[in-house]
Amino acid sequence: MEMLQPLTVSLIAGEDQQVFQLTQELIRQKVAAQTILNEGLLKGMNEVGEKFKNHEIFLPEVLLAAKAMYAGMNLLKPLLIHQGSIHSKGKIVLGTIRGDLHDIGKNLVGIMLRGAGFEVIDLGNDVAPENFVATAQNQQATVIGMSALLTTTMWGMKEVIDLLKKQQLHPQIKTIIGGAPVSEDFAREIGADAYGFDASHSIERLKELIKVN
Ligand code: B1M
Repeated sequence: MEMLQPLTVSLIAGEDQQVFQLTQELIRQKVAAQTILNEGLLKGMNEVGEKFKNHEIFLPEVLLAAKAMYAGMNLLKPLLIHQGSIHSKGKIVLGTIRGDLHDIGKNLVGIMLRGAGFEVIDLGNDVAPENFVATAQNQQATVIGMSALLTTTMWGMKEVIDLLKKQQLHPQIKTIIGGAPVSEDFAREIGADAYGFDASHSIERLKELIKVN
């Protein structure tokens, strides 16, 4: 959509105030929040990733782009969370795995899960395996959701799954994983119960996993 191009360009340039204003304007023009997110903000973030990989930009620019991403995302958040049913569909403990500071995707998944009626306990980023497991047990959560963006941290997810099994908390507490380097095959390899490709897909997988509509 052509009208979203300036938003994408501003995100890539890391202009948070511009992103804030453009997002606000698009909302005012009644462009759907999901469209602004996917075709404006996420499109820009993907391009930032490509540029970073090709050494066309460096870490400080990526940081600015992330800040700009949040400027837009925070405005969209209330629109993405429509309070559906009063009863929680299930409780999920969410976080990025130990050593991983990439939390944009995890936060998006959290927003969409809340919007779909799940109760989310967000542990933030760089979460130790013991913290995931203890919180899920203490809070009587049914699922642990883990996000990893680095090939060096993704194996930390297996530690959580192994710990759950060691403490005989699996399969009462199930696991769903996601993040750019993660795949269905990887999920199977480490014994995760489900893999979410993106936020919407994760909701479907989660509903199947804990058998709710
Ligand atoms: Co970094 N980074 N980064 N980074 N960063 C990547 C991941 C990288 C692919 C860039 C590249 O080289 N092209 C690369 C990893 C390479 C690899 O592992 N093979 C990389 C690197 C190398 C690094 C550092 C090591 C750089 C350095 O220091 N030299 C460093 C590591 C820091 C650390 O974590 N310890 C680092 C730092 C950073 C910033 C802090 C600057 C910043 C993060 C800011 C923040 O998150 N608050 C950053 C960013 C922004 C990126 C890129 C550009 C964008 C990530 C992002 O937010 N995407 C990224 C490039 C890329 O991914 N293309 C890159 C948008 C987000 C919505 O997508 O997170 O994939 P994503 O989430 C999706 C799905 O994956 C899925 O749903 C989401 C919504 O659709 N999903 C789940 C995610 N989690 C899920 C969980 C689920 C289900 C689905 O269930 C629970």
